[in-house]
Amino acid sequence: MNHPKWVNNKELINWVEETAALVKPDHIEWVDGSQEENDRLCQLLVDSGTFIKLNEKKRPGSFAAFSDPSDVARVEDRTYICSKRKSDAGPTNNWVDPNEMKNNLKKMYDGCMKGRTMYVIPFSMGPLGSSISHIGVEITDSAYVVVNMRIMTRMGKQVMDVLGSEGEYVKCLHSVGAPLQKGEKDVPWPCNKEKYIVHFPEERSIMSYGSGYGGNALLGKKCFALRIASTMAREEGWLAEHMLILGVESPDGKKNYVAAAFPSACGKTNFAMMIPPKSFEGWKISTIGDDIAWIKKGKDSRLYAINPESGYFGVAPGTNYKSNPNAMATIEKNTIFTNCALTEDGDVWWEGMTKEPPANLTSWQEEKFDPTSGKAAAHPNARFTAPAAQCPSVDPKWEDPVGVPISAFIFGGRRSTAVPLVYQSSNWNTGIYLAATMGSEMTAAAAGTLGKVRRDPFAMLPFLGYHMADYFNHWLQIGRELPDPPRIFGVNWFRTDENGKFIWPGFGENVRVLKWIIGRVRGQASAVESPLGRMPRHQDIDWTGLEDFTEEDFHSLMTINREIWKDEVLGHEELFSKLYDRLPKEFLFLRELLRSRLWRSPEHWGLAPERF
Ligand code: SAT
Ligand code: MN
Repeated sequence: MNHPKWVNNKELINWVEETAALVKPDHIEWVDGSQEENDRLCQLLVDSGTFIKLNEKKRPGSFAAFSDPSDVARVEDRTYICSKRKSDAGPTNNWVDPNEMKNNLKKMYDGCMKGRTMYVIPFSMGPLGSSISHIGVEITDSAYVVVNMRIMTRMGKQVMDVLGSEGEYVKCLHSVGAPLQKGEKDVPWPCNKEKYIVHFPEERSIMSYGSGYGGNALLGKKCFALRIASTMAREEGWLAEHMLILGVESPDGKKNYVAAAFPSACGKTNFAMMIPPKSFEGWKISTIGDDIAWIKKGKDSRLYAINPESGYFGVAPGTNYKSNPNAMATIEKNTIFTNCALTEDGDVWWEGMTKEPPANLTSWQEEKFDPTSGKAAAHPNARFTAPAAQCPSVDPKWEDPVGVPISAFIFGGRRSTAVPLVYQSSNWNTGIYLAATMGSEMTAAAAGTLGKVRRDPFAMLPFLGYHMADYFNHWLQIGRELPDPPRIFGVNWFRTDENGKFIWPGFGENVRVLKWIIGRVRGQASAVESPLGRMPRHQDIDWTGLEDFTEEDFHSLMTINREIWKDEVLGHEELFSKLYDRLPKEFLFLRELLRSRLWRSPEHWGLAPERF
């Protein structure tokens, strides 16, 4: 079999040959990452009906795709961690014996690329050559995946130059699972009803079958950079996290970097690209990443983070020039839009982009859109794939191979009551407890789940490649090895009043919270003790320019209600009993400490009584 001259890794060539013998493609293409190749594949996707070229004047270099209605999001119940021992996957992951899974998958992969081209994509997660980066190779039968991977990762020939003849890489095998018979016409979005997203942590490999969408198919993202990387990180003493990374620069030119974890669809991209309000002149927020952070200890014993990705796969609905102007600027060109609505002049639209939908939209299901139908024009999980380099707020160090030093970790979920706007953990261990017990109220309209709190430790529940309790221990261990660990904070942008309305304006106003956080890190901002840790008083936060937000509003965001927290602690217990066999025993004591602090009388804490 032919491979290009720039490929000289024997082990890789063998793997590609073996795979080809199994999946039986019509053609094999090694992806070099060049512009010509990308142009050719985009044209191919247009010709096959997967891509619609958008108006070159309105969205230069951009395309829209509509997925099959059955293939619109990650499929958590079809996602498996196939470690050798079930106990290593832990109770929060689906598990099947790896040999059994492989035998089953082999049958499905047999001939699954018939009539298609098999693309081989060498890619790097992280800047090429950085000691924090790692290489993967994805084999896929989807040209849509290739052109998305070109935005989301560094890919092509340049990666093979780094890998060399002996280098190691993560094997990522992907098929849409839709072979074509001779003469059979392809559909715009091939996929299979049956889906498997499978990880083999001991061999550091991934097999994905049946879906062409997002994290199911762009295997560098959740599958490699989180599930497989988290197991690598545990073995090697680093962290692979579901975190954005941003820089905060104060008017005196001093800069700190923070990493923040929020569950999917809690506004991570908005937070990472936030623009402070006018009254915060001189404060600058810059973006390193919006979804994933790889964090390693530097020579100076500080933690350094890189963004392993090179693009954003962001949620489109709700994004507009007010909520996130930087994202809107990022996606002005060279962007792939999946499941957005189309305007009659060849542009895209989604709910929340403008107040009123433009006339004559085509919905993501390719129907003429009827605004009175009550249906959405764009799918709620519609996405844009856009190059990070196009983001106006991208940090000058976003590709620095050394990474950026992290001063603080922030953890937040979607909580309508229990959790205050912001608080600081008293120390590393209580911070790990905070992150481990974080939860989020479910927004999905899945029957019976709306509003229920789902415990989502570190926002990693669907993304951890091993036992959740081992992960808690890993974080505790990291802290033991740091002389001056980053400070840890909890935040909640989503508290609501008795009418269910959000109390906190959020978006750019979140910089007020960030300023307090950075002030704490720098030893400049005051705080008082509370049952949850340290909290700002009203006077500790800079309110300049936010006139219609009263001290009372602030208190209603900061209240720690003892009755609600009794239930909250029971929720922690529920999680702990699930993980009990490997749970750090510190947690039981920390829980009791929290409980006893909640029972002390409010006057004790130096806070206004209405906050309890
Ligand atoms: O589809 S992705 O997994 O990349 C995005 C998400 O669901 O968080
Ligand atoms: Mn995510």
